Amino acid sequence: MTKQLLLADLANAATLESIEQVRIKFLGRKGIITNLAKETDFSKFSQEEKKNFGQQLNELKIFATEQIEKAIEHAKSENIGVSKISRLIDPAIPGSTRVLGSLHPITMIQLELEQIFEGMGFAVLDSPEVETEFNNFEAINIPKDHPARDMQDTFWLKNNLVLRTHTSANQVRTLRRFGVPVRAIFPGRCFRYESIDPSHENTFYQSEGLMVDENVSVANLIGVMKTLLSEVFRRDVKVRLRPGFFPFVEPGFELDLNCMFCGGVGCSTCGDGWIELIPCGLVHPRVLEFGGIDPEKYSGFAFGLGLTRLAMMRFGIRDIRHFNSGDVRFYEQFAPVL
Ligand code: FA5
Repeated sequence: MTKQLLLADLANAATLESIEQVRIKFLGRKGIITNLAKETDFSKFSQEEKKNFGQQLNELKIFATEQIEKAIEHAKSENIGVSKISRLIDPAIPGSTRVLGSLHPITMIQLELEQIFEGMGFAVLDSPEVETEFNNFEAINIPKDHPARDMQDTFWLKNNLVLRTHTSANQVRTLRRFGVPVRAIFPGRCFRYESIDPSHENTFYQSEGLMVDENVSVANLIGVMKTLLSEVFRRDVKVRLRPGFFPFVEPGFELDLNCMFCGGVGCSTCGDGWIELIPCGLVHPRVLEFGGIDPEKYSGFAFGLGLTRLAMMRFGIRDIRHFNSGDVRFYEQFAPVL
């Protein structure tokens, strides 16, 4: 009975102080076990009974002492554990951050562009990266031996297919497939055998835009370009529009963006202070004919936006080579931090 009482008390005693209370309760000067001897009338006990009582009392004391020591050891180790942990945790150390993966900056700008053009009623089309020579060149008025082919020196496949040099390669396919009226953009990857520098890559992104309907004019083209630039940059940006030659537009223009790194004075990114960004123009009648559209009745505009260069200007990336570098330190700058 006394043993059970002692064990129950020890089970409830978690601290050294409360164990000491249990010790006093059982083994102290007036403790339950100490009192057992004092309160017993030995006069009626035989010699044998006295000996037995004395033995049992001793065993009880030893049992109680052992149990109390065990409880003290246990409480000490628990307390040591707590202080060890509290020494390991330093709330002043800055927490570790987790970096999430993110979209590639070109994908970010592409999605934004798609949203802007969808808002103006344009469809977003996928288009092949491997093209026929016809679509990439002939169908847009660049016949064999035309000097314009030299401007887009490229990678040929053995079966006379070509890694497309520009998204314009999808113009005639789109006209043939959808007819008129048509309003679409087709963003995608292009390839050129190119000497690489801060603004030229051999693998880069463009987005073609094409709108063909009755009475489409240069005014429509300029209106769309203005909306595009104000939505992408959300502030006034300086541009210049100058005549440009492309066999698949007439008239043709070059829309250049004032370099945001040097403010137009010239730097290693832009060269002369301007970034060639969006060549454009009215679709050449021959291209409409190739697409099965009557050029007497319909007109349209097309543009070939340099998507990679737009991402450079938008995110402040001075060298185009970062995009395909595979350097995680570059990509991490676009990742949200948790
Ligand atoms: C063309 O590719 C024409 N197809 C654009 C066009 C479409 C004109 C429709 C008229 C009507 P260009 O070669 O200039 O044009 O390329 C267009 C844009 O793509 C350039 O202004 C530039 O922003 C980007 N670009 C061209 N070559 C590279 C390159 N090597 N690296 C990065 N961006 C490039």
